[in-house]
Amino acid sequence: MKPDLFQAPDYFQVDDLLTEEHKLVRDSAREWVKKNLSPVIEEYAQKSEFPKFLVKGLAEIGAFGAYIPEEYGGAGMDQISYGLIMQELERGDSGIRSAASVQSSLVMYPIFTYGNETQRKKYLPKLASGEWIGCFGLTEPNHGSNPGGMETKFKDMGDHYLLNGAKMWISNSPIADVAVVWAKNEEGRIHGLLVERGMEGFSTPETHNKWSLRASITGELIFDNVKVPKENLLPNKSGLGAPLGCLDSARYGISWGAIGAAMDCYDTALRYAKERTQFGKPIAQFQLQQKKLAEMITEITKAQIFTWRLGVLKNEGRASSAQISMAKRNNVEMAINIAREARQILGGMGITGDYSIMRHSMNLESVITYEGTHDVHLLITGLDITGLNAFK
Ligand code: TGC
Ligand code: FAD
Repeated sequence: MKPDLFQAPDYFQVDDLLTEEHKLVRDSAREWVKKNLSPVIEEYAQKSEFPKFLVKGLAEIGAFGAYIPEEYGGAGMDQISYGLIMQELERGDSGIRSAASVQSSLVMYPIFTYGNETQRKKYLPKLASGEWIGCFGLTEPNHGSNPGGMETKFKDMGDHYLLNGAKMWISNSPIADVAVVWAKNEEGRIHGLLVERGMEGFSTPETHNKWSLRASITGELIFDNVKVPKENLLPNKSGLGAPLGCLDSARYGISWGAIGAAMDCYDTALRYAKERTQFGKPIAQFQLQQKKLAEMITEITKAQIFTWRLGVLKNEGRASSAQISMAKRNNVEMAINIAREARQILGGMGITGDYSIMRHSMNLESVITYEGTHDVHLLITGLDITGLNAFK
């Protein structure tokens, strides 16, 4: 892969809206990506392997539990800093941002928010330092967009719970030390359970043959009469709203992350267009290429301002689930469109691993599907503005 020459676009001086702390956090994540991730990511994506050796460094830049209080090992940052870290990681690769999103928003967040003090103290410091990896099991073979229909269930056996069922498409599952698993009790109420590697009857087979998110490891969670200690139930929230609350946090991070992928594609295409000559001119001088580049920077700029505002609302506890859905949907679509256009600016070179664009493009096919598909988020906006529910 070519050396990482990334220069972040900031057409509307959005940097002026950030605090010194935001910029410091963002710049240290950006430097970390340039130094540690960019040199190896193409190789790991090509061989379809998660670069596990990066976990310690990710922990050091605050990518695990950025907004979790320091007393539990988190970085105690605000939501904009969290978003900026996700932006920089996804600028490198969506799969690495995914690992950080899952650890922070889908594992540490529910333990912090729905767990008791013993659970917080037991798990959060290990997850923040990267000593332990976590995963989040909501999706099932027969229930993706409608997780409320889940079949995974647990039974109260007096001194423990007996868990049966299966989850699929679970990021990090084959390497996870602990899984936050959503399952129904005998009354059909959804609860979160902490299932640890090594529990009898619990296995995590890897999912192979992905053309997307190849540097992220994905797998299943299989529960065959797993005895889960009663103290592993998350006590402070139940019902579908509990896992969906975690998704709000992860979707928020993705809305920032997608901007990172788009910025990388735009920056790569702009540099290439100025250097590549055809018909005796740099291709950047042709109006058709300028149209593509001008539209890209316009869309990136709109997303930067939109998402910064969402971050302010999130910091104030005023961001609604529907606003987060709109941002996730808009920004991922923006990034996927930019990746496609940027790829064309590079001509044949665009399909090679010498440049990051094709990898971003393939990764974004997962990002537009997971954490709620593009269609699901549109229907969430539709419900919010009309009051009429297309899901029922
Ligand atoms: P519905 O009846 O609307 O709601 C059930 C209960 O949940 C509440 N609720 C929410 N709470 C918090 N945050 C949200 N975003 C919420 N949305 C709804 C709601 O108020 C209600 O509460 P209560 O107290 O009245 O019971 O539920 P529904 O069954 O009609 O489904 C609605 C729908 C389709 C929007 C929802 O199920 C959905 O979002 N589906 C998409 C599924 C999804 O996003 N799965 C993601 C799996 S995890 C993943 O992909 C990780 S990838 C990670 C990575 O690698 O980065
Ligand atoms: P389906 O729900 O079957 O949807 C198929 C199509 O039907 C989609 O286009 C969808 O938009 C459309 N559709 C569905 N319902 C409606 C409707 N009501 N109206 C209109 N159209 C509709 N899940 C986890 O729990 N944890 C993870 O860590 C995780 N990681 C993932 C990693 C990867 C790489 C991928 C690809 C997925 C991951 N997922 C994870 C699962 C992901 O959240 C689901 O794939 C996603 O929610 C969609 O579910 P599905 O694949 O079953 O598609």
